[in-house]
Amino acid sequence: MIQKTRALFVQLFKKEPTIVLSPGRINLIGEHTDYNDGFVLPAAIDKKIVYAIAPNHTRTCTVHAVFTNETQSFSLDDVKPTPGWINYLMGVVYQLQERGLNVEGFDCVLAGDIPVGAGMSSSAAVEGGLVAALDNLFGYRLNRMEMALIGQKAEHTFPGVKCGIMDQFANLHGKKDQVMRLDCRSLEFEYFPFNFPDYKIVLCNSMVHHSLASSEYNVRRQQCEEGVKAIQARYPAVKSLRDASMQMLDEVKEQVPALVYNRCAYVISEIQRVQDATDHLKAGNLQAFGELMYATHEGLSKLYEVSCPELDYLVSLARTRPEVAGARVMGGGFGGCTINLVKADKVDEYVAFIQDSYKAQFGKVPEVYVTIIEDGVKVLIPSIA
Ligand code: GAF
Repeated sequence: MIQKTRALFVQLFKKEPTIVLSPGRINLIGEHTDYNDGFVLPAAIDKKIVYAIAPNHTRTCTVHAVFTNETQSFSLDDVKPTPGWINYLMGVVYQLQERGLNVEGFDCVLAGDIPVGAGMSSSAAVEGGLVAALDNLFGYRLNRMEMALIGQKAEHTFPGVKCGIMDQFANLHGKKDQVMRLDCRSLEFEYFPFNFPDYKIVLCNSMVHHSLASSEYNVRRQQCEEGVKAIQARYPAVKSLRDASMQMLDEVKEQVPALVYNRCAYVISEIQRVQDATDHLKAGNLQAFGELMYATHEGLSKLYEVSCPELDYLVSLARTRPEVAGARVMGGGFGGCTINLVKADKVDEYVAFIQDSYKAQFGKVPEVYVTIIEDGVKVLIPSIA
């Protein structure tokens, strides 16, 4: 894929590009906790966006997207939200300009193999890859956390999804074979090995992509904020759900709509689950970890209501299989993938079972990806690309 992207760039733009590899992410546990100042446990994976990019010494940016086989251009003097995939790139350029950084014109080819809408965060990969690419081309010397925050702001202001920091963070900080535990309040993080050679991380794509995903995501965020406000009236020190307990929430139960109560109850328990899950992982107890994944799914489905019948079905199938330590919907939800921890020597059998059962139920075959944990964004200078 790298060589193909490079070759296409050379053919289109007649010069040698810098190559940037920008991975998607998984999240082992800690869903919808990032924008509540909680903890997450993500890792970068072997599915990625590939940029071939070079400056063009003009005020125009020209991007050829391999997925749609089309070329689009925009002027650096007129960067504003624009429908379609170019919006993600323009959001990044806008945010760099907002910080007074000098963005010059560039040509690029955008390729990759992260399935869109599958919950592996192709959008953060597009954003993080471009920030790192432009940093390299134009010498900003941003650190990785600054890059992640720029990607997040781009997502807030252009596509308009008020996401947390997890996806951009994982994309830029990933390390081969390591998961990261990020404190989304302090932005402190630690790496630790995901060392279970007998297990594979298997993603099962429901092939459902609800258009609700971005609008409902923002609604969830507002509902969490509404819960915090009610708790704050009694406990002014509570700044986010990270600071709240179930007891505090129960005290305001009558003052908030039932939906708000449910959303907050899920988040408060999920933040605690990430802490417990980290301990289980470090202790090598994958079975106990897996049970928490199932508990997360239950909360995401019943209380947070970001699942769908297809995802619930995939998790219910996983539940029946002894080779699966745990499974749940991954990412924002409303479609996309489940993440499953599956005994390595049973993966083929499991995949066949999932695909047959799902096809019988919903008439379509779910794509399945056996992923490995990889490094975060990498910039390859032309000579080694
Ligand atoms: C999406 C968001 F982009 C993340 O910030 C996170 O909130 C996730 O949904 C849910 O955990 O991927």
